[in-house]
Amino acid sequence: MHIAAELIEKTNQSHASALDADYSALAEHLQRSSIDIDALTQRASQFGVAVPSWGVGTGGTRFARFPGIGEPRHIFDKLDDCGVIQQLTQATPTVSLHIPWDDEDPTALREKADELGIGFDAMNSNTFQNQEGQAHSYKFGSLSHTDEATRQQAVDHNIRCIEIGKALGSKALTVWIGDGSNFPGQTHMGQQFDRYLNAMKQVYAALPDDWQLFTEHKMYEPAFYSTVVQDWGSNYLIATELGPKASCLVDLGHHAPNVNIEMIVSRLARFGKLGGFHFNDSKYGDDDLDSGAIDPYRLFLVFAELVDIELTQGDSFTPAYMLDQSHNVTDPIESLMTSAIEVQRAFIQASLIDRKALAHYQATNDALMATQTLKQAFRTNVDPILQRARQLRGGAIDPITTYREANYRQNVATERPEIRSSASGIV
Ligand SMILES: [Mn+2]
Repeated sequence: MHIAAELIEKTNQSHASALDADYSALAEHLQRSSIDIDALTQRASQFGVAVPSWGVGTGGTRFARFPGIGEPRHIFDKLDDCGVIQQLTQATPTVSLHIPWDDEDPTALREKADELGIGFDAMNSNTFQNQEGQAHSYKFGSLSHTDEATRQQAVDHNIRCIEIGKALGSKALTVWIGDGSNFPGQTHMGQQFDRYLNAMKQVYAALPDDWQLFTEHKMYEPAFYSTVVQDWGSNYLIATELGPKASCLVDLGHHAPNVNIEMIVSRLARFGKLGGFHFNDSKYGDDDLDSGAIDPYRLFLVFAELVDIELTQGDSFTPAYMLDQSHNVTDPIESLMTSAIEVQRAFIQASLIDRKALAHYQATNDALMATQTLKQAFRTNVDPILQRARQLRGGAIDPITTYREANYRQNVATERPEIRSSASGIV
C-alpha cells in the first residue's frame, strides 16, 4: 500500500460528520420512494471497473506528449499507481494489461498484484504497431493482411497473449486492430474481412473453455477510409461467426458523433453479444477524455440500459468494464480516480430508476413522464452513497484531496526520472 492508512483515516475523519448528515438526509429522501440506501451502498461497493495499465502514463496526441513528473517507468511502477487508485477509490479492483508493453515475468507480475490487492482483467493484444525484431510489418494490416505470413504472425501474437493471461489469472482477450484502408480501392473490402475472420478463428480456437474473446470496433483511425471492424454491425457479425465465447466490446468514443450508443448496448445485449465496455468521453471524435467529463447524461443513459439488462438477465450478465482514456493535461491517477467514481455514480443513479413507473409510462405512451422518470434518477446526488461505500472499505471519502495530501507523485518522482520521449501515447 502506498498511501498511509493513517493519512486516509485522518482525512476521512475531517469529512465524517458531514457525510453522516448527508447520508441520513439522502436515506430519508430515498425512503420516500421505498429505496433502501444501505442496499445501494452495498451495490456500489461491489461495482468495479478495470484500469488499463497504459492509462497511468501521460498520453499524448499526434502532435506532442508533455510528460509529467514521476511517471511510471515500467509495468511494476504502473501496477503501483493502479494500486493507489484502488486503495483510495475501492472501485478499480483489476488492471488490464497490454502486450508487449507489459510483457514481464508472469510470476513477478502476480506477486506484485497480490501485494497490492489487485487482479488482472482482460488481456490486450497489439498488432497496430511493429515490435522490435518483428519479421513482418503491420504497415498494411495485421490479422487481415494480404500476406499470409504477416497474418500468421498476428495470430501467433494473440495466442501468446492468451498464454500470458492464463499465467496471470486473466479470463479474456480483447482484440482491437488498426487494419483498414486509407483510400477508396486500396483494399478489397469483402476479401479483407474474410481474411480477418479466418485469422480470428485461429485465435478463437486457442481460447481456454472459461475464456472470452472481445472484439472492439472503431469507426476510423488510424485507417481513414475504411476500417475492418468499423461498427457494431461488423462486430456483431464477427462475434456471431466466431462462436459463443466471442462478444462485442463497445468503446464510447468509437462511433460517429451523435450515434445513439445506449441503443447499441441494448441491441447487442438483447442477442447475448455485449461483452464489455470501454469508458471515456468525447466532444468531437475519439477524444478519450475522462469519463463523464463532457456528457454525464449519456453515461447515465448507457447505464440505464446496462442495469435494465442486469435486471432481466440476472447474474449471467457480467460485462467487462474498463476505463479507456488518454490523459494529456492532468495527473493520470487523479483522472482515473475521478472517472472510476463517475462510472460508479452512473451505475448507482441508473439503479435508482423507478422501473415500474417507467414501464407504465412506456406502455401508456406518456413520453413526458417516461423521460422525467429517467431525469429524476439522474438528478439525484448519490455522492453520500459513493463516499460511504469507500469509507466502509477503507478507501478515501475524498480521494483527490487525500491523494494530494499524501504527496505520492512527488515521492515517486525521486526514484522515477522524467520520461522525455516524444512518442505519443495510445490514442
Ligand atoms: Mn477502447
